[in-house]
Parts: sequence; structure tokens; C-alpha cells
Amino acid sequence: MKCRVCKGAAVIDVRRHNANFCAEHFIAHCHEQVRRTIDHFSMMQPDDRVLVAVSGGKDSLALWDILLSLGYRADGLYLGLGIGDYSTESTHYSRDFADRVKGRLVEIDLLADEGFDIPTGARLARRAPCSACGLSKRHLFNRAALEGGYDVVCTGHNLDDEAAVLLGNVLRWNVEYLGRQHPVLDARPGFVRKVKPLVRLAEREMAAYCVLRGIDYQVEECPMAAGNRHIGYKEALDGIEAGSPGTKAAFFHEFLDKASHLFTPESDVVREGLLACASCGSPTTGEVCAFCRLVERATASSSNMSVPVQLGETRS
Ligand code: Q46
Ligand code: ZN
Ligand code: ZN
Repeated sequence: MKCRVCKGAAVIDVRRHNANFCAEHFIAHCHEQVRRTIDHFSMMQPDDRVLVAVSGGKDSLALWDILLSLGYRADGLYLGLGIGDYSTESTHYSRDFADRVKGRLVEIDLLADEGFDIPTGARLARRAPCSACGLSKRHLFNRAALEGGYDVVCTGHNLDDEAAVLLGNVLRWNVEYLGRQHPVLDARPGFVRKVKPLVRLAEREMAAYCVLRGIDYQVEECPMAAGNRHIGYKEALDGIEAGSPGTKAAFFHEFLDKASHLFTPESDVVREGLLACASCGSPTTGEVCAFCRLVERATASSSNMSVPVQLGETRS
């Protein structure tokens, strides 16, 4: 196996590009893929202040590393979800990487700052953990970026993530989500621009990138992911990709080129007529935004429930 660029010994094959790379040229390939993605989708300008949502996993740490290598002024943002050992470890990997690159890591802790953690808060609010988690991330990333004066929030969603989400949205013809599934969500009043610069790189490539760059990352998946539908979608797409390399990239990128615009009006209808949340001021379709409703239920329920216990009452 020889490197496509230098003909030296290759360490990785990328079948959908019909190419093998040595370590040096694979790293350069990843940088180039991200540079091209940023250019193609006009994701950001060289002097933008960039906030990278960091989880301690391979994708987000690789993304932060690549953006710094490309010369962007990129800080990290870590959200502590309070998911037991998983969160303890992810904090450790995120801080370690920030120290290594001498980067600034903005930290938010759900329990300390908002009064709930994902496992307990989701149960009390009667939401699936990933639904409460996703809502919290969207709201708090946006708020942190606005408060910190950042121009753009970057997330580490890779090609496998986006193809799996697309498959799920297509299987249910979820037109609202299809309209919003784009690597760039432009800034609007109350919302900072959000971009996904890794959409041309696969999960396996991000793991290889971290290994080759000596980046320590959290290998363990979030325990709350068990039973998540996306795992099944990813496995189904992996099966197709194995027999027909390039299908996953075609599925997602051809959707962006040829079909995504057909769904945009649907999501615009939803976006129109937003009001300011009575509690936090964020744009929302109702009186109080979904995140504030979550906080209210995840925290108020816990204090309501604690009163009888403190009074020594028993519950049947
Ligand atoms: S962190 Fe959060 Fe994921 Fe864990 S609770 Fe679900 S959404 S699985 S990316
Ligand atoms: Zn080479
Ligand atoms: Zn609110």
C-alpha cells in the first residue's frame, strides 16, 4: 500500500477516494478537506472568532486541532452534562487537549449553572435523555457564543453522523428537519451562525487523524446513546458503504446539491413569527422557549419532589 502523494508506505486507505496515504499526507488530506468545506459553504472568514463545541471525543478534538492548524482563532466550548464517569472523563480529555494547544476552553456545567444534569433532569422533565441533551446543547452553545462575542459555532458532526441523520429524516419524511439539515445555519437575530466543517470526513478518518496527531480522546461512547435510532442507521449505511464505497458521501452531498433547497421553505415557515422568550429573551415560537421549559420542569420537579421527602412523608 503506497501513499498517493509521496509513494512512501501508506498507513491508511480511504476507499471512497480510492486513495492511500502516509501519516503526513493523510493529515494534510484532512486539513485540505476541511479547508475546502469551509470555502465551498462559505462557513467562515479568516478573522472570525470561532467557538468549537468540544466533547472530548475524536471528532470535536480533531476539529479544534484542524481549525487551529488552518490558522483560525478558535476557542473550545465544553458543556458538562453530568453523565457520571462518562462526563468526568470527557472533561479530562477536553481540558488536556486545551492545555496541549494552549487554547482557551470555555466551560459550562449543567448542574452547577442550570440546576440539573441530563440523567436526572431528563427523567424529571419526562424527556428522552438525548432530546434534553440536544436541546440544552443548542441553547447553551448559542448563548455562550453570543455572550462571548463569537462569530460562529463549529460542531464536529462528521459524514457518518450527517448521513445517518439524513437517512432518519428521509425514512420519516421529516420535511422540517430536512430543510434545516445543512452544514451552515446562517446567523439570524438571536442566533449565531452554526457550521459543520467535518462533513467531508468519515468517523474512521477522524479516529485515524487523532491517533496520527497523538491526540488523546475519549473512546467510550455516551452510555445514554444505547438504543438510539441513529446507531442502527449508521450500521445500515456502513453495510451499504462496505459493498459500494462512496455511497454515504454521495447520499449526503448529492442531497445538499440537488434536494436540500426543496425543503428550505418548510423550515422558513417555522422560523417566521418568532417572539422573545419571556424568561431568557431567546427567539421562540411560544411564550417561553423550549430550553427554559426544560429547566423549569427539570429543576422545579426535583424541588417539588424533595419537599415531601424532607417532611418525612412516604410515597406509594
Ligand atoms: S451526549 Fe447527549 Fe449524545 Fe449522550 S445524552 Fe444523547 S445526545 S448520547 S451526542
Ligand atoms: Zn505520503
Ligand atoms: Zn428561554
